[in-house]
Amino acid sequence: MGGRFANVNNNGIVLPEADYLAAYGMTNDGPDTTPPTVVSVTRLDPSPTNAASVRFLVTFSEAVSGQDVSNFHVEASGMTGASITQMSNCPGATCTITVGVGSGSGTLRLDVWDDDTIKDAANIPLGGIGIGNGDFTSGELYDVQHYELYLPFILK
Ligand SMILES: [Ca+2]
Ligand SMILES: [Ca+2]
Repeated sequence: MGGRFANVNNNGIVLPEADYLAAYGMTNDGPDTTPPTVVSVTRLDPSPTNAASVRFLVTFSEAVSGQDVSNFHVEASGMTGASITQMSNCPGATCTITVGVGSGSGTLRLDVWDDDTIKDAANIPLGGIGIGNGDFTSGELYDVQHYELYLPFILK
């Protein structure tokens, strides 16, 4: 590709191609054809923890919209009652998910479940078209320790 361009919208000024594309808010790469993906799920709070709730940061490869609570799943091991209590700073390239940790001690992980409702600005769904191909299940764990719950029994 190459060449120089004149356009009625820039008063007939001749521009090199790259400048022309930049002037009209485009890039040389053409339209976005790359599906968004989940890059990481990381802890925003300390671990181990005995807090009643913890936050996860979900990072996408580009800005997306359409995240809803059904896209996120708390994988709890050794605990009961853990659930998502808040979503914040979505949509965008990140999303903060607050999880109520429930009771017991164990580990908590936040998974992303792809149902093609999360899409980038070009309307391409997470992982491409297809439910489940954008799943992310390998995020950071919280180590939840609620040993204080057992203390009264130990003291008896
Ligand atoms: Ca894209
Ligand atoms: Ca998908």
